[in-house]
Amino acid sequence: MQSIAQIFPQLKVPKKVVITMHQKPDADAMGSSLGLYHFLNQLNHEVTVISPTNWASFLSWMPGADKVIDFERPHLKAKALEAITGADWIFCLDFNTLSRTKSMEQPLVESAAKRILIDHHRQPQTELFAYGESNIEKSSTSEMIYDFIIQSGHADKINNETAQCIYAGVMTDTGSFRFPITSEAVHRLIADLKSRGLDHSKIHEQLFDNFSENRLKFIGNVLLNRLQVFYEYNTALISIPQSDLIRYDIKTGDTEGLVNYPLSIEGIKLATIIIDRGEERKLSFRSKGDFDVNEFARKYFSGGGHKNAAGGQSDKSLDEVVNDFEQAMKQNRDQLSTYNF
Ligand SMILES: [Mn+2]
Repeated sequence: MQSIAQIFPQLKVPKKVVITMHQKPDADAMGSSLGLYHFLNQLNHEVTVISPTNWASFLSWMPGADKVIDFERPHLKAKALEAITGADWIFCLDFNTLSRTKSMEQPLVESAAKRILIDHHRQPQTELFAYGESNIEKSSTSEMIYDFIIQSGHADKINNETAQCIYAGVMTDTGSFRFPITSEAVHRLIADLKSRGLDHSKIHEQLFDNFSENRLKFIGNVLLNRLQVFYEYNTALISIPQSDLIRYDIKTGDTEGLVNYPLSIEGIKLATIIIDRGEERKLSFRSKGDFDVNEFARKYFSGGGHKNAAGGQSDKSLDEVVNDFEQAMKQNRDQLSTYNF
């Protein structure tokens, strides 16, 4: 994989570009993709944004979201495949291994396009990409898109659309600027977006004050009935049966951020949520301090991510996954029972 700077001179020549992201995109995946989309459009590239799956409705306000193709919608698939096959460049944002695009993996592998990686997760499959940047020190892929625009010499192309998308990704991936990854550079980036006229509180409202009554009652039920705390391990676990999802009519995105609630309990170092999605059990992990959930997710639950935020999955039943989790927790007793910052 060559440095991303290698493509800067080529940006001037209009190309057929596909931008894609990980399945079930979050605000960073969608924000970085649409931020890049608005930038490349101004340079007269022909840009198609494709998501491997659907996304949460609280992302639909993003400028350009109405143009994003959901690869799983049958009537849009042909168009998506045509764009992937005919592309000169395929930007892969906020993921670093093609399996994160589910059924899009094969078309991405088969396309003759040059694949370009921009991502901040651990252990990238760099051999899959012609160009790219992978940097775990970055708060978000959206921050990296900002850097990409600035470093390629196009600061003047950061318009309001681009700024809104970038802000949404940086803000959510930093936990509203509270995670340790929130560097001085992040605050400078935000200051720059503000100086360009960004209305940040509007974006907060769109992302956080846009849910259904059902979702709030669902959260109440989860915290009351589905939370277990293992104090001797400084660990908390939420496990959600599929029946809860059906009862409260839970949609894509409604469970996002739930894993953070247990972390607000004093002394909790590892928070985990296991959701029975029917076809599989999805796990999310959050940690504080030195406990590395990327390693934990890779070792026990076919997943990965960042040091303090990661995901995983399992084909076993919910009860079995809960049991697996408890075993894994016990195996990590030494690390979990001592609380270090
Ligand atoms: Mn991200």
